[in-house]
Amino acid sequence: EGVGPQEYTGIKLEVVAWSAQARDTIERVEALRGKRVFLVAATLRPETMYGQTNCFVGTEINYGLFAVNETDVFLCTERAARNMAYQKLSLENGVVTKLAEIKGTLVVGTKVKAPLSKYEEVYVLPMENVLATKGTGVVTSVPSDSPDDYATLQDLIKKPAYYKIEAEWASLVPIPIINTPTYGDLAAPTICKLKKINSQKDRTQLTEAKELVYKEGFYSGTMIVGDHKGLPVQEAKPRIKEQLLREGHAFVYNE
Ligand code: A2H
Repeated sequence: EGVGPQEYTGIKLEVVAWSAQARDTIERVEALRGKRVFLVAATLRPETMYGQTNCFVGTEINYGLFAVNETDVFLCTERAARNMAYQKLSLENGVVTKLAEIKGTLVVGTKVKAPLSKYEEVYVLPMENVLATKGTGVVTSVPSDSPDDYATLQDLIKKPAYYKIEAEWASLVPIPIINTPTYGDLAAPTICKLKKINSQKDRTQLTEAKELVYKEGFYSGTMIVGDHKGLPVQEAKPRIKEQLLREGHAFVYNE
């Protein structure tokens, strides 16, 4: 991290229904009529997409809606859109055309499709530690295998009013997708319990937990769902990534 390029998988989560607050902003923009809009999440763990329960944005981040081609639009930070155009990976003509801007708070409550997940449609929720300077500024949430995602959801479940969400949006339970010898089938909830992590604000313990679970999952994990059930994570990972790329649900994104 910080040295050399990082290769992410950009996951495309198509908007099914905008939140009430986003609808006003979006419907006013002529250029968005009839377009498909995708929130683009950057992940290092494409093999965990089976376990998506929601998607996170930063409430204070300003997102752009960028034209990809005639029919499709990506929602991400402008910084990411510029990188994508430069890489000519996704913004096809290599040009950044911003059709609209929207603040993270307004996107919360939007319903999106999560590729490969057992939950076909999931909600966009707020996360405090989303960095505008990393990835796309959108994080897809896999509480079974990401301690950050699990801890953030615990906050939202405890205090929905404070976070200005409806309790139902955070009610999808973690899905067991990978078995690990040390932490069982739900590595993130298990390690959060062991380390007494109760909130996304427990940064120091979360950094440790994230490191441990990431290593354990990658080197010792076995898939327990999907087409590659029974395969070690190390072998399943590139195959699941290829499948997502092939089916048009993802693209490679470097930064
Ligand atoms: B990972 P690295 Cl299951 N701000 O995806 C904060 N976090 C961000 C981000 C941003 N702007 N963009 C991406 N991320 C998250 C899955 C996952 C991830 C699992 C387990 C661990 C994990 C599901 N969330 O990451 O700093 C994304 O979450 C732990 C490292 O570039 C992305 O992968 O190393 C990861 O952080 C990228 O972090």
